[in-house]
Amino acid sequence: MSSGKIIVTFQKYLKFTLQKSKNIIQISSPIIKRNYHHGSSFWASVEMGPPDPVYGLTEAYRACKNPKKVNLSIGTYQDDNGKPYVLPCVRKAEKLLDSMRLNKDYCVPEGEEQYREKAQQIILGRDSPHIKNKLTAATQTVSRTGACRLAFDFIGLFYTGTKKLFVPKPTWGNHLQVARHAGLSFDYYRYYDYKTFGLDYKGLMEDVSRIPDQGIILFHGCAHNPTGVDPSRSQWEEMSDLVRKKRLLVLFDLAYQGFASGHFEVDSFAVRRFVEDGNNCMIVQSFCKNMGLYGDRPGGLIIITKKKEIAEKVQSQLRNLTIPMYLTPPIHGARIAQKILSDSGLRDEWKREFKLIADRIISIRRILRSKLIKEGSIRNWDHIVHQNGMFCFTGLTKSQVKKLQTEHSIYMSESGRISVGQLNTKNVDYVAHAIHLITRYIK
Ligand code: IK2
Repeated sequence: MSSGKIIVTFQKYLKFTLQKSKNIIQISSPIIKRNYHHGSSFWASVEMGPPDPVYGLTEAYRACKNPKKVNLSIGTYQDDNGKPYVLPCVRKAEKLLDSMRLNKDYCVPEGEEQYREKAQQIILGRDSPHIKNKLTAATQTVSRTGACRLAFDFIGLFYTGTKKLFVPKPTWGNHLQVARHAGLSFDYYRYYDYKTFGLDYKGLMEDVSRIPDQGIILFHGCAHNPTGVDPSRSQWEEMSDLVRKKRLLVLFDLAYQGFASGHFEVDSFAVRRFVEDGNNCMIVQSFCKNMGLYGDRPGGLIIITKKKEIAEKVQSQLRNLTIPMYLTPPIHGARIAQKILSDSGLRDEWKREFKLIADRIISIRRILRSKLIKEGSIRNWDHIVHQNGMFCFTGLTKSQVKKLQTEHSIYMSESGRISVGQLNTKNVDYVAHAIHLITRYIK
């Protein structure tokens, strides 16, 4: 049979005649003849899922017709005109990559070696003995969320200690969801003091000392989400001692490296200290926030081990966990991050550009506080400037948050968390005025 004839026969063979009668679709072909009933499917019993708190707010914001509306719900950085911001160094890196005419082949399941090396260095330091002596297993992930999932799955399969995760109260909501989906049980340790708007250090230490030996503890390495409250250096040091004595497995989420102080080294103090102290650490990282590569999803999971041979085995199991999950990670964002990190000119540019972002966040915090005072508010708003990073835990109650939304079209999560990265000199007056209106009778 000629190739033309084969194609025609094949097309005939696949031709489906769709006949609609009542609510039945009849599909006929030489090999398929079945009736499909509308409304009776395997999924008919699926209930509508609950709306996601963060994305639900963004959708409500988009649907809102008030021209003054403000969305402070999601942790992304926007410029002073309220527009998503692409760092100039990212644009440059993209241009350079484009000129290299790279192919689009798959990378290996753990991601490119150079990316993984550079990503580890930004957290552990360029001279880290753990990197130099190959004591780390490191894999590229689908950002930090993917890294959390991989970490929890790895723990579920291989951890021989007490498989219970302790998280700060409160924590990023999705930590709990990811743990749940990975089948890892969890509990809280005290973290935030709702009276002082600061750290409940005493409560934290008491609760951590009660965690079963070899349990698992999650820390936000800096710029805690949602509270913006971090331990001091000396507190981290004491925590590291306690954790080591209890032989806890530590999972560091370094979501906002750079956002607390404007300096990447300063913000990795806690992680480096815990690692140097000999703690068993796993670290999840990404460049989504600090390079503004949100949708590109370059992330990573680092597992610190005590021996090169152990690191090699852990690395092999990470690969085996990745393959059935998504095979290989996306390459585009990782290439950008790698380019910036490995080109000294671009790296310096990134640090300078990022410092401007961190400084702008600090300055908009000050502006918000001073506008509230100017409005005549007699409440203490010092925590707005004392907390750091992308978020401020305002202390607004659920009902006040609701009022802000319904009466002023200002959207924020019901915990009272605002994303400072979405405040700007154009909307801060409106926000301060509205907050004052709904809080003015409460000290
Ligand atoms: N871990 C923490 C602590 C995070 O805050 C995030 C990002 N959250 O951003 C949404 C919000 O809270 O408004 C992640 C992990 C996940 O980050 P990634 O985007 O890198 O997966």
